[in-house]
Amino acid sequence: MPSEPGMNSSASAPPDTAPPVPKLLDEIRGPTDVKVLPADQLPRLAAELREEIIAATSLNGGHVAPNLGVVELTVALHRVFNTPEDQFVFDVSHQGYAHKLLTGRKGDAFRRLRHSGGLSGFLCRTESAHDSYGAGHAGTALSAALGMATARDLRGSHEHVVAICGDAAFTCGITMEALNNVVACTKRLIVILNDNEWSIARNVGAMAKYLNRLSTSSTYNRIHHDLEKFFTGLPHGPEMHRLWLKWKRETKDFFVESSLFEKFGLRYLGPIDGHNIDELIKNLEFAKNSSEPILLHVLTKKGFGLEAALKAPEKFHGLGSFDPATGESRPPAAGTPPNFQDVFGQALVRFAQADQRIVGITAAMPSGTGLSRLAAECPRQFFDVGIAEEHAVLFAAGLAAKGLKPVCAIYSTFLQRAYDPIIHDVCLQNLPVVFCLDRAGLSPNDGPTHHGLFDFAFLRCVPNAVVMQPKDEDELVDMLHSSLLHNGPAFIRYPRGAGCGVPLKAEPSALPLGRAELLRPGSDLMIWALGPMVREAIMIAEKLALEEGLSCGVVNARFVKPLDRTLLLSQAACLPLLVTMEDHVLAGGFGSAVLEALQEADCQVAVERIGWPDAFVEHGSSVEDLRATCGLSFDDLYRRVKARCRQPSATPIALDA
Ligand SMILES: Cc1ncc(C[n+]2csc(CCOP(=O)(O)OP(=O)(O)O)c2C)c(N)n1
Repeated sequence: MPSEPGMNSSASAPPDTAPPVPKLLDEIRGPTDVKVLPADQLPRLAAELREEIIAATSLNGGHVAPNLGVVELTVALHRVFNTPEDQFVFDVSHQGYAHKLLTGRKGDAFRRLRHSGGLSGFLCRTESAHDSYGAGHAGTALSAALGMATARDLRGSHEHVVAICGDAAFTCGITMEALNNVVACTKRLIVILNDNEWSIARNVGAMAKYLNRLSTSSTYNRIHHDLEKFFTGLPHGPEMHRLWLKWKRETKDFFVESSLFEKFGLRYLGPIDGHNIDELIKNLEFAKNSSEPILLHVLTKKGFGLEAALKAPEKFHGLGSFDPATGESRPPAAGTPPNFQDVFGQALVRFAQADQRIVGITAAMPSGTGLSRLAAECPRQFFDVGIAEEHAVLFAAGLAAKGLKPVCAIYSTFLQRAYDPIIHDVCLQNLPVVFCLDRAGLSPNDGPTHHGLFDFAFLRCVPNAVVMQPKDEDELVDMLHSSLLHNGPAFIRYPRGAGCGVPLKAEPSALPLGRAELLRPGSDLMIWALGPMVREAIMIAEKLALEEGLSCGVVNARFVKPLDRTLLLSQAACLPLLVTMEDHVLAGGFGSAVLEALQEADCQVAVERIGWPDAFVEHGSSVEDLRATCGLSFDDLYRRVKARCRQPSATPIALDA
């Protein structure tokens, strides 16, 4: 069992005293045990859950602040409802740690959360029957819960469905689309709006302002509370209460303004103190017995129970290991090169200062994408649109149509949500929008919801798209510069984390679009690689030369579209073997683009394609661990390329690996 740095002193008994008090959590084997605890023990259970969350995340990292904020809410949910019959649908599901602990997932698997052999950091249908729905992307809970509630109604069963959504989920278009449909589909749905005022950064936009007004407007709350009490207190209370609601609707808020949610047909309850278990239980019981859809507005504090997280909710949204006493994160090892996103953020500021037409757009990820630098240095050229990737791309299209040069910085995985505007708005109209796709490749601790492994495939089939990946951070700056010079859509993908440590040129170079870079000539085989695989390709080439006496060349392909067909076909004409290497799924990726080009030119060279398989890659401790699991470690790759070289060139040429 790993040590527990920073656990509250009360959690570990000093020497020479009585044996430690047994933990309530040790006795909780499942949600049934939560229901039989005396009510006055529930705050102690919440405190123990918090200790466990802090202990595990301080060792391994994770979504600390969102989880600490919902501990009481989760205890109350399990006190009132019966999972797995009743179903909780957590939005993003990064706040499910207490739920995991209460549903039998304790011990080493929890302590290794987000690491190889440990639990997923998100909810996962394959991990537990209590996880009725998996997620990792924001804004999906309300739609999915509505679907589940509707299926229940159609089936005629009686379980409860509860959607637990953060306030920032209400900046997502999908959440609003679902809200628009609730009353048309069901009479029984419980929506919990977990309002902590934060997305990852502070929540933005009119909805955030509205929720703030709703939770702080004492007049609104007092009038509603008083009228509610008055009507339910009358003889025939429930009937009178229904009449009041009807009258309120029919007078169109003339006398008492109703909340936005009531306008969508949901009954609004709140705001409720999200750290008061009694109050939560009372309101959840009420919601459970209601015969109309209900929205429970719960106010929580992100990071509640950990001073450092309360003070810095953005940093503690999600982070690596940390010291819980000081909140200090472990610093990167000395000499770690700057991150790709930091280099990108700095370069964008430089370009934006020189050209005021350049603007940066983020969908609620200013720090993760590196755009917070632009926000600080050029605030008029920076836009955070909330968790609204689809809107971000359409908004960029509009800006570009009026002569601006928008740069949309969106993680590869989240850009999936904006596919239609990429095709219909940006590429069809050939508008000059630059897309910077961070986290292309693996996001190891997060897992399959966050890996960025599909973008080449979904982008390279779109006309007018220029799609590229730099081999290092200096080339990233060149690509950003070249894309800003290009009068059409351009997509640059790059991985999470540290760059290669190459020096950055004082002035960027304009790269000819669609031209690859020959890094090393070869006469036995040629490896065409992209991004981080370029370095691997060079290492393979060096080892093949040293150990096998083979002449292996390496090309930094740079562009998946347009592909450098001239160089490719000239090499294919005189070499027996081409190898492609990409940090992307094989299906539809770079290797597929190479095969298509060869087939179109009727060129029969043997091709070995290396990339990720047609399977969702799990979470794990590191990229290296996951590569090894999938047979893609450096040694695996070397063995594969060497074995392929040994196949006699007279064998029929296989166009696929
Ligand atoms: C589509 C999508 N875009 C961006 C993200 C990154 N992201 C993860 S959590 C989060 C903020 C969520 O805020 P909220 O819904 O209020 O929940 P909280 O973390 O405050 O509990 C964001 C932007 C995501 N998961 N999915």
